[in-house]
Amino acid sequence: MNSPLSYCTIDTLGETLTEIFSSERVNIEEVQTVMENYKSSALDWKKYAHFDPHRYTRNLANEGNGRFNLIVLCWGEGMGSTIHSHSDSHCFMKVLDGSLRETLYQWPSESEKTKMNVIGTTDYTLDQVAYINDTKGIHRIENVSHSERAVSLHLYSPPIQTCRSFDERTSHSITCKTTFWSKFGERTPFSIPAENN
Ligand code: CSS
Ligand code: FE2
Repeated sequence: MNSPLSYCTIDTLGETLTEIFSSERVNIEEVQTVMENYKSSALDWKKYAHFDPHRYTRNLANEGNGRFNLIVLCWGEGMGSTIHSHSDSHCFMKVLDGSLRETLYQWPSESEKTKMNVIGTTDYTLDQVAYINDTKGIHRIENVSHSERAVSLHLYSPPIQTCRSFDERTSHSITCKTTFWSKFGERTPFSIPAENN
């Protein structure tokens, strides 16, 4: 077993996770512990942290041999995600800066056209790691602070290309494609989406 000091940068964390995910079986507690053992240092992750004035950004840091994505998300003051699912993937979220609120919702039943039910709300602060998958429900993540930005590190395994976004008032959902603001520290070139996508 490596000592926690081995996990000192996002890049070495990525290497450790690549080893862990080379096995078919994912031990959720082990991954959570490894992510907790990485101690946030802005000097380390700032190369991946790019903010946009209008929405939160997703910045790819590691592709983990195709088994997972490690992504740095940058949340301006008051920014939040939609209510969304995770495409049958594991989702780990570690707070690198500021704090983030998770609101967990029940999956709406197929026939429902009503307001979605909240299961609970949890606030996560520096270095804490949250875990969700579709069996636990669906969630919204928000930086509720109006004075502080927030940064988080997300691990999705397998990588997520699409998710479903839900309307809180009607439970109606649509499929959304995920995009990256940057990859490995470089701004993703703009592309015109192909038709029918
Ligand atoms: N799933 C959202 C962030 S909350 S886990 C995303 O990847 O954009
Ligand atoms: Fe999520």
